[in-house]
Amino acid sequence: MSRPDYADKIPNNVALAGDRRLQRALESWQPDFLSWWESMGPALPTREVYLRTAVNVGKEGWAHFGHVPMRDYRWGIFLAQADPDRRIAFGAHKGEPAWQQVPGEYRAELQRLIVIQGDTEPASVEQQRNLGATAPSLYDLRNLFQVNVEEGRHLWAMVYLLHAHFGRQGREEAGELLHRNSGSADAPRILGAFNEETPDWLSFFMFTYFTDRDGKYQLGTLKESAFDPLSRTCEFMLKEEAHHMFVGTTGVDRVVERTAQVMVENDTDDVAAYGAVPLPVIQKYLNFHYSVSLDLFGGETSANVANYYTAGLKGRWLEERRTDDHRLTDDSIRVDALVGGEIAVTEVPALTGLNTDLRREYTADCESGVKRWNRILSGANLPHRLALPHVAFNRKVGAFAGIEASPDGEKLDAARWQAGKGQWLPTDTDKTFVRSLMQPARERGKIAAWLAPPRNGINGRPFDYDYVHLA
Ligand code: BYC
Ligand code: FE
Ligand code: FE
Repeated sequence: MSRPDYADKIPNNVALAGDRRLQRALESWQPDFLSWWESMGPALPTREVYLRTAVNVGKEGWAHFGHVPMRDYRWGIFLAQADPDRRIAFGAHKGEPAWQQVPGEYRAELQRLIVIQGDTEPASVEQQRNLGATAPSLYDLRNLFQVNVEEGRHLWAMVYLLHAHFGRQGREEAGELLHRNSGSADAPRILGAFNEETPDWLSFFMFTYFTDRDGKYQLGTLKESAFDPLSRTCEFMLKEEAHHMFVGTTGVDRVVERTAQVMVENDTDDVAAYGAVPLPVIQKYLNFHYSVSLDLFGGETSANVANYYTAGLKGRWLEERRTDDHRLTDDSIRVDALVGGEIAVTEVPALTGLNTDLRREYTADCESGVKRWNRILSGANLPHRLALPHVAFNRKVGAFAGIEASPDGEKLDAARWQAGKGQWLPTDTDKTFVRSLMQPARERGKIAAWLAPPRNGINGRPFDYDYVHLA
């Protein structure tokens, strides 16, 4: 493996300087990326932000922290360390050496997976573009920008693969990744959740908890890929993703903590008057972000995913820890389904049910968040509890796209759905109220009233550190 090259315009550990054609191609994409960042990236003007920059992939420290102007952020290309003996862990090619080049017969499918992955990264930056103006503290503002620059780097990661391995088509797709935009009427982002708004910080915390977590699970399956450059890219992206999870988990923690505190202090459930977010509103935001994130896993059954797995393109979560034959041709799985029009489960071939397998791993992980938020409530001696809604609730993709269901999983006719919807999903009134709480706090150590401060700062710095120098 080559050393990271920082003399390069594009920091990398892929020996870019040794491939002039590729280097020139990426250097010509770079100005387009920067102008996209200027026009679609963080809108709040800043001078410097205390950011983590990926500089290497080794165990002895892979990141550097320091104050940098965001537009000078060193977006680089980093693949996790290669294992020269790596073998394919699943599917029809199980046991064969991992691929260093794209096999012709899987070119289209691999390109499609990489494009879908790549599309989500800049989409999230676009969705979060205006949040800086209402940041609840400089600490939170810094975390937002950290997530944004790293999603920018994840875009670079996919663009590298497209340029290096998919020829002219790959270069065209890399261009398109900057031309589609979140919420655009003519050229929207590919997946549903990435065209939704992230208009306030409660949404941001829910997004980083639930939607970035889909990213974690999808990257986990692509890390298993037989296509080794994709596998190594995703392995390294997962390292950065941990911080995005942290922002979501602790963000929701702090909202719940503040709400619980105000409830106890004032002996009321109606905390709106005290400038905190009422628990029912938190639950509605949770319902929304969880259900749109479930859609990101595709259909409960899917021929696409069966093909991806058999071909070795996309594995399961922690594939190598599974104790079956890693081919699954004779296995079955019970999946959520509509049976005779009712919400039920049905048995299907394991391969076609792989989206469900992954979605269940994801749901189990989401349950751990809900548990921790409920611990905050029980710790405050409150009887209230948060919960994940049923898998059939508010689904637009998959088995339940054609029906409506309550958060408890009761199938509803149109009239009952219309009548109940406002209790389960954020209404315009809820959204306006949440937005009204979003008063920015821009002085060191200050924090907005609707949120508890974090336990610790970043990289050993205190909460009141000067994380962001505003313009
Ligand atoms: N919206 O066969 P099916 C992240 C389409 S997030 C719109 O069940 P499949 C991040 C589907 O394309 C991780 N369309 O789907 C997070 C298919 O179209 P065709 C992103 C959808 O292929 C936060 C048709 O419906 N990475 O990194 O089994 C911040 C039938 O569907 C949707 C990936 O997703 C949808 N939600 O599964 C920043 C990994 N769902 O074939 C970043 C790559 C499905 O009929 N993608 N469709 O034209 C994949 O692995 C799969 O394509 C999917 C879909 C899991 C997305
Ligand atoms: Fe990402
Ligand atoms: Fe992320």
